[in-house]
Amino acid sequence: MSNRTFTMIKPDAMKNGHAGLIIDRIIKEGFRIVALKQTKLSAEKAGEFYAVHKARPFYGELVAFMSSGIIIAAILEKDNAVTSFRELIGATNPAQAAEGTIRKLFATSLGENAIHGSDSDENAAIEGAFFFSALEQF
Ligand code: FUP
Repeated sequence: MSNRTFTMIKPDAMKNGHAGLIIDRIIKEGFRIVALKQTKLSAEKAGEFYAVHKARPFYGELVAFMSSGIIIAAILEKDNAVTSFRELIGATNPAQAAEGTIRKLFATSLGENAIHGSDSDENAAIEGAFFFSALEQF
């Protein structure tokens, strides 16, 4: 089991001014920041990142939303990082997210749900490498 996961603070949370609180929470939960950057995805890059969802009805909206504003991307380290981080962010739909989770606290809707967390060790590695070179990871 890998000890790394990948996250993005999404455009809704950035625009709503939640980035600082979210990063503070992540650190307080014991995740170490391996890499972190503020950036903006082009529609093409957002489409590539979410290519697994290409056939889904929400793909167009998802790509438009994820390329609509600035994001923060980060690689995080903790024992059992992927599972532990998925617990911290909560269910995809904030209406179903547990109390105290980041999505419950900060997400707007199913489509605009504040934060991303990798769903497997394999995807964590792929997604981290999508944003960060080896030289940017400490
Ligand atoms: P998650 O792993 O929790 O980020 O969720 P998914 O990989 O299933 O979905 C990726 C993103 O697509 C979600 F964060 C929000 C968006 N989405 C929708 O807009 N509608 C849906 O029905 C499912 C996902």
